[in-house]
Amino acid sequence: MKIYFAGSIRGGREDAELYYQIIDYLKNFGEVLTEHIGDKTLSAMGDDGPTDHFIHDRDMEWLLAADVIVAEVTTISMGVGYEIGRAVDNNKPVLCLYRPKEGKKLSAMISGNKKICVANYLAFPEAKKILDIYFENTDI
Ligand code: 6K6
Repeated sequence: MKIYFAGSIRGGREDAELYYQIIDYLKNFGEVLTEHIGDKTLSAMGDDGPTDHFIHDRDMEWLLAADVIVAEVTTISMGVGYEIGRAVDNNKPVLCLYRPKEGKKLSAMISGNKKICVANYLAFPEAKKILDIYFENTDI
C-alpha cells in the first residue's frame, strides 16, 4: 500500500518531530511516499531545494499514485489543505489526525467534509492506536 503523509512545511515546523514518529509508524502499513516531511533539518522557508513548480508537480504525482492520504492537520498549512482537497476530488481516502487546542478549532472545510475521516488525539501513543484501528478496519 502506498501512503501519502501530509504535514506542514511552510506553515511551520513545530510538529516536525511528531511527523517523523508518525511516518516511522506508518511504515508498518505500507510504503510512505513523503518521508521528507519528517526531516527535522527541513526549515519552514524551503528555499534551499528544488523549485516550487517541481515540488508541486512531483507531490501531485505522488498523491495521485497513493492509496491513502494521512494528514497531521494541527499546524495550519495551506499546502496540506490543498493536498486534502485534491485527494478528496480524486476519491482517495483521507485520514486527518488533529490535536485539539484551547481557543482553536479545525477548519470547517476539513471537519465538515463527510468524505474526510478526522480523528482527535493528544499525543503520539494515541495516534498509533488510531492508525492501528484505521488500517485494520478501512477497506483500502
Ligand atoms: C525544502 C525545505 C523545506 O521545504 C522544502 C521543499 N518543499 C517541499 N518539499 C516537499 N513537499 C512540500 C514542500 N512544500 C510543500 N510540500 C507539500 O505541501 C508537502 O507534501 C506537505 O504535506 C505540504 C506542506 O505545505 P506548506 O504550505 O505547509 O508548505
